[in-house]
Amino acid sequence: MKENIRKEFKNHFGCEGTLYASAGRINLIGEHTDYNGGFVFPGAIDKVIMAEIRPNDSDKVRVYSIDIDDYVEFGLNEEDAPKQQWARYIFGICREIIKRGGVVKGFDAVFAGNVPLGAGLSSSAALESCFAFALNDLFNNNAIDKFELARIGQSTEHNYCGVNCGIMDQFASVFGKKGNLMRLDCRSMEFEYFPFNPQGYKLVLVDSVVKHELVDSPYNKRRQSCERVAKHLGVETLRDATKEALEAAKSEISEEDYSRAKFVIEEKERVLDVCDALNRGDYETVGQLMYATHTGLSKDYEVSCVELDFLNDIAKECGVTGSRIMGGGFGGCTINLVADDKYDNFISEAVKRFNEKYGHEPKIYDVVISDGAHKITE
Ligand code: GAF
Repeated sequence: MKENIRKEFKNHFGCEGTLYASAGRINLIGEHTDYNGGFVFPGAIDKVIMAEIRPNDSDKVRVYSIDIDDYVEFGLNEEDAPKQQWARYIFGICREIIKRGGVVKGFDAVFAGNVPLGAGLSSSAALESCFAFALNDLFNNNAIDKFELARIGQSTEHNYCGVNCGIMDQFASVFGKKGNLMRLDCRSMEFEYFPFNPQGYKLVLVDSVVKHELVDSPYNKRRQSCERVAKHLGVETLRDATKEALEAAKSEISEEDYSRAKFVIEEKERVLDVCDALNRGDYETVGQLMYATHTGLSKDYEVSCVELDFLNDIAKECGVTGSRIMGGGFGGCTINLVADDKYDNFISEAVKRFNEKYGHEPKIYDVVISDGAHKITE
C-alpha cells in the first residue's frame, strides 16, 4: 500500500510528501454506550487508512483516493464543501480544525486503505483520524491534544456526514496501542490501557459482508430513544440511570424506548464485569457476557439482522467461548473469542453454512491489536 501511495503521489503531484496512517477498530464489549456516557472497550487493529500529504502553498486542497479512483479539489471555506461523501470526511476535518482556531492551509494528498468498508470496523474514523493527526503535525506543531483530535473526527461525522455518533471509534483510532485494549469512561473521558493477549484463545471477526441500508438513520433514532428516556428519568445520560428507575417508569415511556434503555443500562455493567473477568483470566465469563450483549443488541436494541444472528448461532453450536455483533449494527461483523482448539472447525463451519444459506462466503479477519494514528517515518 505504501509503495502504491508513493507512486500515485508522485504521478499526481510530481514530488514527495509525508506518510501518515490511522487504524480501524474492534470493540470487545460496550456497544452503543459511548453516546450514553457509559464505558467502551475498544482497540485499534492492523487495518489502516494511509495518506501521503504535502502542503502546497495555495488555499486549495487536492486529494486523490486510490481505492475509489476519484480526485477532488476544494477550498477551505464552509461553502466549498465537496459533494463526494469520501471527500466530505476530509473537508470536515479541515473545517473542524479551523473552527477550533487551528491552522489548515492548502495541501495535496493521496490515500488508500485496507479497512473493509461497511464491516463495522470504522473505516470512516480511520480516515478522519489519519487526516486530523496529519494536519495537526503539518500545520499546528502538534498543539492540538489527542482527545481534541478524536472530537474533531466525531464533529465531522455530526456536522458533515449526518451520523450522531459517540466518541469510541475516533478515540480508538487516535489512542490505539499495539497489544492493548482500552477501557474508556465516556463520561469522564478517563481511560486505561489493558494488555490483551488471551493465552489459548484467538479473537476473530466474521464479516457477513451484509450492509442493510435502513431508511431514517436508525443509528440516530437509537440515540434519540436513549436521550428521551434519560430526560424522562431526570438524568443527564443513561449512564446515571438505574434498572430500578427504568422499571418504575416503564408504563410512562414507549415499549421501544424502554427496550433501548434496558439494553444500555445492562451493557454498561457488562463492560465492567468483562474487565474484572479479564483481570482474573476468566475468559469463560468474558464469553458469556459477549453472548449476552449479542442477545441485547438483537432483541432489545434491534440493531442485528438475520445474517448476524445466524453467525452467532453457529458460534454457539461450535462451542465458541464468546460471540456477538460488533459496532453500530445493521450488518457488518461478529467478533468471536475462540479457544485455539475450536478455531479451525468454527471457521470452516461458519464459511460453509453461511455460504449455503446466503449464497456468499463471509470474510474472516484475525484480530491483531495495533497502534493508532501515527506518522510513518521509515
Ligand atoms: C458506531 C459509532 F460510530 C460509535 O460511536 C458507537 O456508538 C458504535 O457505533 C456502537 O457502539 O460505530
